[in-house]
Amino acid sequence: MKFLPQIDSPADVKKLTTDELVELAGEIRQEIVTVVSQTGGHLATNLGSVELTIALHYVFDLPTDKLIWDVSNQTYTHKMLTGRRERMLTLRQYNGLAGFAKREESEYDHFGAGHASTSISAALGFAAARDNAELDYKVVAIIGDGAMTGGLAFEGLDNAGSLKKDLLVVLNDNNWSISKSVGAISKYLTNIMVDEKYNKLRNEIWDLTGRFKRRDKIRETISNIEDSIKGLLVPGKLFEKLGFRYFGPIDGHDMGLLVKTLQQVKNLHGPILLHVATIKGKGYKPAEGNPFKYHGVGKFDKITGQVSSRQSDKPTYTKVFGDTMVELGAKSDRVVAITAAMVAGTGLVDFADKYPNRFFDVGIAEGHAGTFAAGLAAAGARPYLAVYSTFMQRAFDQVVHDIALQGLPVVLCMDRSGLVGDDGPTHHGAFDLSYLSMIPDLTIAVPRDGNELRAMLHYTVDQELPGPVAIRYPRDSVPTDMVDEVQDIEWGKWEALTSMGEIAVLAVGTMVAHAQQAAEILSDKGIDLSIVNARFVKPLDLVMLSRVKETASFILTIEENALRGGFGQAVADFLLTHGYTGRFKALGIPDRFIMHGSRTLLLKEIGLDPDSITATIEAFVSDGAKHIGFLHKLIFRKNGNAKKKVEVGRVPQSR
Ligand SMILES: Cc1ncc(C[n+]2csc(CCOP(=O)(O)OP(=O)(O)O)c2C)c(N)n1
Repeated sequence: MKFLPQIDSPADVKKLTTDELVELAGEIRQEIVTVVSQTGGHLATNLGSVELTIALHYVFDLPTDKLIWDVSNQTYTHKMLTGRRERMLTLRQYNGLAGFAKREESEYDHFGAGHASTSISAALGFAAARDNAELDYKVVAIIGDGAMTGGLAFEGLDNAGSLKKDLLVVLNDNNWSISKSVGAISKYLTNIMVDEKYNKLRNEIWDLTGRFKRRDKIRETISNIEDSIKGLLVPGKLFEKLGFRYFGPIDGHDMGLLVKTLQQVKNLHGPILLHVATIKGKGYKPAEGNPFKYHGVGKFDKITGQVSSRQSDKPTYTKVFGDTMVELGAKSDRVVAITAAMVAGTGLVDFADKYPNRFFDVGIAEGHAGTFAAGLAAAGARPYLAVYSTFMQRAFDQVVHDIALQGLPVVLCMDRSGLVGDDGPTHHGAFDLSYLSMIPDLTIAVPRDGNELRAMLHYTVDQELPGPVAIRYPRDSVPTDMVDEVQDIEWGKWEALTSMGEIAVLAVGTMVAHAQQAAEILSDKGIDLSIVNARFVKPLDLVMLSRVKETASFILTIEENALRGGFGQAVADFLLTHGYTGRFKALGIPDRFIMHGSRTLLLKEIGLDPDSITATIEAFVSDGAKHIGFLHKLIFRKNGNAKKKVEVGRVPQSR
């Protein structure tokens, strides 16, 4: 490597000639492949935006000027050019660099993101604040064609077009979202590219007709045809109508052209849109050939492109969901599935293949997806809205106003609930139990394994539903083997996994298996846990909860959700208002954002791994029992007697 090791800040980029910038791009590409092959991450989008990022750092004055990245998973080059090169191998690792732009990480990261379509609105905010403060700097939003399909992006464009602030939007168009971009906007952008080719062809025809005798007549006819279809052919007309000056499309891998064009548009006034055509995965054959597979990828062999295989022999929840959706599709014609640009991520590829007329990928448009599902349900369909927990946040109002308020039987299938791991806080599904719990007439179901997920899904097609149902499941493998038969499930009822005793653990979803592991360890220490699979978070199973309240002196709830507004608080509320005088503790995600790292490490950090749960329960019970004095011996079986079951008597309620 010749140039990359010398780059400690964008000032160093500015010292290079255009030819050297081209060489730098080659070195950065190599480095991206090397790093991501070891850390996993967003490969293809980063490979496609190397020249664009270098050119932006070359032309603009950072950090005075502001670059606002949409989604911001394409910022690896930006990180390397802004003093983070040596930490790249810590990317997405616990305590390492984030996989996205992050304000705390660097003075060059002016705005963080992870969710799509935010950049134009945020950049406009910067531009408005700059003008009010009478400052003088440039603001650039960099947004992909996928993110450009999001409604929020258009709200931003609309507002920017009318405010007329100086603002540059760079549209990085590679024709791919995670899968191929979908929708009319995407077609429109593709047409612009085709027009570009058409323009070249037209010039060639013009030159050619010059050689004919009757050239004037021929040219007049061509012009007439052209005029009649001109409205269709003016590139970027949509953006022009929204108040932007449109430039492009230009080749996003031609460094000289990029630098020259950015220099030209940099000092123009008002909202400018520069359309840049790039190739997703550029320069690394496996990724260029299959940008979908290498959009977000685990560790891989950089010579062959072979991606490391998963560790578990059990399927993921996503796979179980996808397989079950195919079963549901066969069971009933009214089953339809909707996804917002996440067909593979949500496991719906097979359903989409089998039932193309009953499958809808609406693009990055979760809000629309919610209301669209409501419309489908109102018209008699049974929609399954498969959206990651974190992205369902975008559709909150639609769930409240369009779905729940009208009692519509939409099934919200929320993958990636709980901590997702290396994508970090923008992607953790930490809040869904809280933000859904407060919505009336909505059922929240949380399976403890794949069989239960399948059973719940079958129930929702077999039965008339009085209103919406949300089913949340994690980014993980299922903990138990799948069985052939669809299990029966008593809808709305919790499942007691042991007999009832002094210490009751009400566990939700992933935490059931962790509670069971804790119970095994504690049993060896002479402490018996009663475990309840609290598989319906709303409504609570009040019959079972009342039984627990009557039997247990220690009640713990465990959930992989924010403690605030979560399952534990709902249980605590019931216990308090119904005169429970025993001890209560809620375990869950604390009231702070959890950073990135492996799911295992993060669960440990917040005390939700089996060992930490064991220690917490032991301390909680021990502390409680000490306070209660004589109870101690009732709750702890004698040493050496650990394996023997001991009946623990009812604990007096007075403390
Ligand atoms: C609100 C929201 N929905 C879904 C996603 C998942 N997602 C991440 S990147 C991406 C595709 C973005 O495509 P594009 O903007 O064209 O950028 P590219 O990766 O092609 O460079 C999607 C759908 C997201 N980040 N945010």
